[in-house]
Amino acid sequence: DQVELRKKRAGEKAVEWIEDGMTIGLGSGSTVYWTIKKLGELVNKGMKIKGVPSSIRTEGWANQFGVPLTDFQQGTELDLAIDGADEVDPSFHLIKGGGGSLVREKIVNAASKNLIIVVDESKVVSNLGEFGVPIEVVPFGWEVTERRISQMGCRSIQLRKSENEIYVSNNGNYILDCHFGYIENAMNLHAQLKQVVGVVETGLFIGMTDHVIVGKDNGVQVLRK
Ligand code: DER
Repeated sequence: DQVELRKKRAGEKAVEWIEDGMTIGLGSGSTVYWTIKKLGELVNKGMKIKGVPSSIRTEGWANQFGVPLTDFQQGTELDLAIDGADEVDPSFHLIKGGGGSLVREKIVNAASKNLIIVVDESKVVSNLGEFGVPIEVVPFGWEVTERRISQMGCRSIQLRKSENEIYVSNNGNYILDCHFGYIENAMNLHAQLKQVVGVVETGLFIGMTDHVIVGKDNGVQVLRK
C-alpha cells in the first residue's frame, strides 16, 4: 500500500550514509525495518558493518536478514544511528516511542556520532503534540508517577496496554501515553518530565537528529538542518 511504499523508500535511502567498517545503531519500527532488510543485502554482498539493536524486535530482524550484531562492550561510540519517529518538527525535535522502544532507542541514538531519521511524510508536522508523548516509568508506584505527570497539564494520560494486558517494555517498565496538546517548548517539557520521580525516559528526542529522510509518493526528500 502507499504508506508502506513511502516507508520502504525512506528506509532504504538511509543505507546510502552507511560506509564499510561502520558500527550502526539500529532503530525500531516498521520504517527502519526496510533499512535493516536493505542492510542485510549489502552485508550479503560483502559490506563489513556491525549493528547495535535498539529493541528485541530489531534484533530479530537483524538476525533474519544477516546483519551482524555487536554491543557497547565492544565500543561506546557508534558511527551512525538510523531510526524512525512518530512526529518530526521543523527543528528536527521528535516524538518517538509509538513502538515502545524509546529507552533503548534514545541510548543507542545518543551514543551515535550522527542520527538519521526515516519517516513517511505523515510524520512531518509543524508542531509536536498531536501524537501523545510516550513516557517510560518504573512499574512500582506508577499510579503516583501518573498523578504527578497529570498535574503538569496533560489533557489525558493512559497506561499502555497490549492485548488487554499492561504493556511491559524490553526493560521491564511501563509506558504512559500522555497528551499535552500542541507542545510549545519540547525541550522544557522533556526536562520537567525527566525530573518526575519514577520517570525513566520520555519520547521527546530533542536536538539529536542530523538528517531526516522523508518517503513520499514520488520518491524521497532528504531534509538537512
Ligand atoms: O517507537 C518508535 O520510536 C518507532 O521508531 C516509531 O516512532 C516509528 O515507528 P514506525 O516506523 O513503525 O512508524
